[in-house]
Amino acid sequence: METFIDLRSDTVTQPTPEMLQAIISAQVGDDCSREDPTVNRLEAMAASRLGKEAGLLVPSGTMGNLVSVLAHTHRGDEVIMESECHIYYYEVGSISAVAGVIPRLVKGNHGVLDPDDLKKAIRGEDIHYPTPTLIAVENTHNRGGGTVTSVEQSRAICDVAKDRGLSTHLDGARIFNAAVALGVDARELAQPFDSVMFCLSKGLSAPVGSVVVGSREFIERARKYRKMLGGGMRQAGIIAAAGIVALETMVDRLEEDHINARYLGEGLAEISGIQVELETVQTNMVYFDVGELGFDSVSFLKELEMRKVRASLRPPTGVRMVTHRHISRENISYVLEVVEEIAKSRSVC
Ligand code: TLP
Repeated sequence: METFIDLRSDTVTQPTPEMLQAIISAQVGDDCSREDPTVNRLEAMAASRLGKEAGLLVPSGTMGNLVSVLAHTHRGDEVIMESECHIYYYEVGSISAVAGVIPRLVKGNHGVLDPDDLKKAIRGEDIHYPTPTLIAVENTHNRGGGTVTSVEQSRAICDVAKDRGLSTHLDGARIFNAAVALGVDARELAQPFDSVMFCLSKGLSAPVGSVVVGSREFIERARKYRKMLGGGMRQAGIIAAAGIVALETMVDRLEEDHINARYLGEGLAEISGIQVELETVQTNMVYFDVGELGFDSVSFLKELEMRKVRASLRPPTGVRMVTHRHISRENISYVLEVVEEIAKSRSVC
């Protein structure tokens, strides 16, 4: 049995009993022939939930972003994105290696893009330049600290893109966290974007899967790329069944994860030697720095591990903790005790 308090990611969440039941009783068919009724239902439900015409189930967020970039661009195009975004940082360079596009990086404020900076980054036509065709935004922004881009900011960013004839894609892996934090319908956050990818398998606790939504025509192109990448699945209804339960039952409870993250962040900020940027603790993530205590990320994680707590690295001296369904307030209290103990052991020697 799990004895660790696992704060590495919300991706570690286990399916709920209701999801397992839905998997057992799912009606399935060959999804490559669009004959899986459960996949069809999830795709329609996801599209309607985000106010788009159509949806596409993909095995992962990484594939969802990649098929979206493929469907928006041509080889040699330029894609403008935030400098620390997941697509650039953690997707194995797939947009360059597979889609053949070049990223142009724009620094945001803890991941949140400023429309004026985007305006400056969109270059006019010149024989020497790649053609900019897409702006990709991340909400919530992972490396920014789980930070949220508001509806107004999203609209302003997409207005810049539209004015210059560029398409827009939202890496909304955690769009429901953003919506819950802002107290808005996820549809409003999705509305200005041409396409949105969101994950079922993070805070929403489904075991597998992400969904891309957009116009019918866009999703048809993305569907073809999904097949090209080997993401065409057969009786994928067993995945979709859990995804439907995730969408139906797991969104509202994300608030609890945010409250726990806030409790964690505020507690950590009181521990001498720990640096936390509390203004970035807006959803279910807490990043903090242990450099002042003389730790690097790896050695700090070892100390945590010895005390049955897991977190993830942000080298050289950063640590990330992510709250989720399996993390209670009591767990956070324990984690705070543990971090205080580790910090004290350092300041004594
Ligand atoms: N993020 C994972 C790791 O890859 C870092 C995590 O633990 O946070 N977009 C965003 C904003 C993400 O945070 C992630 C996963 C993805 C896309 C990719 O999703 P998957 O893991 O399903 O490919």
